[in-house]
Formats: sequence, structure tokens, C-alpha cells
Amino acid sequence: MLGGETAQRRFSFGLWTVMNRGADPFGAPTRSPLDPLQAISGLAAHGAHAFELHAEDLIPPGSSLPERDRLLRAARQRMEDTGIVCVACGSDVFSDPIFKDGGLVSNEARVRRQAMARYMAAIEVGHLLGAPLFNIWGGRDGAEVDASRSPIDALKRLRDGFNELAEYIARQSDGMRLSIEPKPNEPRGDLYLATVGHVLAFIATLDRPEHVGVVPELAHAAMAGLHPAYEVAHALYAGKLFGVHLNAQRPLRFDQDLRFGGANLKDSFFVVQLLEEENWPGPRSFDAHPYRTTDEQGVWEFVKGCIRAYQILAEKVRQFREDPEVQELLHQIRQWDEMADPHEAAAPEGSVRRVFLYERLDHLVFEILMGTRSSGRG
Ligand code: XUL
Ligand code: MN
Repeated sequence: MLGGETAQRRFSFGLWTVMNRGADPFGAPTRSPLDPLQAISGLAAHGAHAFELHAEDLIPPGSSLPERDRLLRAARQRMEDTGIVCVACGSDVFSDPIFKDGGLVSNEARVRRQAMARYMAAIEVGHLLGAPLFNIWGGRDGAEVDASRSPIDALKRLRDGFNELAEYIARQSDGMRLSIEPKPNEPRGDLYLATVGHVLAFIATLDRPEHVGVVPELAHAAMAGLHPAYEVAHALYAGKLFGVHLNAQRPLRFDQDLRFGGANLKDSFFVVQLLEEENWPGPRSFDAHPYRTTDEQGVWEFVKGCIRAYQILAEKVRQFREDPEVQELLHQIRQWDEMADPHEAAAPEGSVRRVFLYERLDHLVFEILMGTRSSGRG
């Protein structure tokens, strides 16, 4: 059952996820560096159909053009040999200290130009790898010192930057789309494009809103104290879900980037339910870090674990959908609505006594997730 259903689902990982070495603000890396080409083959060998990357994951900043082309040729060869495809490209406009005050929002015009140049070069790399999406997480586009910049000016700089990038992409006219990945904070104290809601409102102010969408990340939603499934739902509802980053996170903390399934199972279940029941066609992309206690070998367990967690949750979604008692409860709930006659007087206060159905419904979700309810029977 799990195998049969996976045929239409594509699983993807950021190259940076398996290349992550387990460093943190308080400690040195745990793992030795992983070459991007090895990351591509390792992902393909452990069940991934696709990858995402920052151009810089493959091509170190400052590489010459011949060096860039050599690395691109090698990556394309690796993709051909393994059958893995590239589903999104972005750019690392956050690691270099030059971007400490922002990429597109920096108070220095020449840094803003530098950020644009990075993005444009990365768009080119994305094209050459066949990526249908250019995804921007502007990790430095925020502030700690609010007196340093008006947030309105920051939004205008972001608007101008995204307009120019959308225009640049459109000129290449091969159908590549642009997306924005929101995050509420980290590494900045606060980021201007904080949640899916902020990004949807911001996109509406752009010159080419139809070409720009959003990539929600579950951890980023939880960091903002929001329900990840509602974040994904808003993007879907607006027709703007251009990608998704799956992982796990305890709410309101630093960016934990836990493996998918590593926390908050119920939230993950409802995200998978949305993606599956809405038949969302995009790649199921994981953006998490192997635990800092994981060695080089364990990285591939991390990859297999994320994929398997999604497959299991998708199977739970099917079980929930087909469970006769769940169906009966949902039928009854729908009936309350069907009985509503717009001309009928509102129900007298205190006369509605139906919410107890939710107790059973919620408990059935729990039983299904725990595996204590076999194929639709109690
Ligand atoms: C950071 C994050 C990034 C983006 C890509 O929290 O999610 O890895 O997904 O730049
Ligand atoms: Mn992400």
C-alpha cells in the first residue's frame, strides 16, 4: 500500500540538509564536509527523486566561470546517471558577512546590488539545472535595531528587488516561477516577511503577482506560534503554494529544523492530509537537519526516516478517510449544515448540543496515529 501510493509523489531534499555538518552557535561541526555531488548521489540512492539547492551549495562563491561550468556539467551528469531532478534553486544571501545588515534590504545600496547579482547568477544556475522554481529565503532581510531602518522602506526595497527578479526571470521565458519563503526570525531578531499571510499580502503589491508564490516551512510557522497546516492552507487557497518545506519544530523556539516526524505528529498529519486530499502536485521537500549527534552514516538514516514518516502519515490519512466511523461522524457533522435553512430562525441559545461528536472524532485521529485502530475498526 505504501509503495503503490508513492509512485505519484516526489520526495525532495535541500542539498544543504545532508551537507549540514551539525554546527550550532555554541559548538563546532560534528560531521566532515559532504561534497555536493556525493549529496546528489546519496539522496538518489536513499529514495529521493529530487533536490533543491542554493547555487552556492554546488558552486562556491568566487568561482570562475569555467569552474562554475565544470561543476554544473558534473552535477548534470550525476543527475542523468541517477535520475534525480532539481526542483528548486535559491541563493545563499546570508552566509557572507557583507549581508549581516540584509541582502535586498541592506542600508548600503552596493550590498543590495550585490544581493541582486547573487540572485541573478543563481537564477542562471537554476536554469542550467532545469529548476522550475527559484525560491528566496532572505534570511538577513530583517533587523535587530529598529531605529536603523523604517520597515516601510524595507518593504519597498524588497518590492523593488522582487520586481526586478521577476522581470529578469520572465525575460528568460522558460516557465521558471519565483517564490518567497517566510520566516519570523533567525538569524535576524525579526524578519520582515514573517509568515505566509505577510508574503501573500506582499505579493499582491508586486508588478507580476501571478508569477510569484510562497514556500511555507512547517518549522517557520511553528516558530511564529502558528498552525503549520493553516499556513499551508492559506497558500493553497490563494493558489500560491509553489513549494513546501517539511520538517518539525517545537513552537516558539529557535529554528530547530527537526526531521519530519520529529515533533508535533498531529500537525504533520494535518499538513499531509491537506497536501494529499487537495492532490497538490508539487514535490514533498524536506528541509531539516540531521541531529547534531548524527555521524556521516546516520545522515542517510535521516533521509530515509523523513521519507518514511511522510509515507506513513499519508497512509494514516487514507485510513482516516476510509474509516467507517470517521465517515459516519463527518456525515453527521455535514448534516447539521444541510439542515440549515436560511429562512429558519436562529437556533435558540443553549439548544445546540452536538459538539460531543468532536470528542470522538479527535480521539479517532489519535487512535489512528497511534496505530491502535486497525484499518478502520475500533
Ligand atoms: C532557513 C531555511 C532555508 C531555506 C533555503 O531556515 O529554511 O534553508 O529553505 O534558503
Ligand atoms: Mn526552508
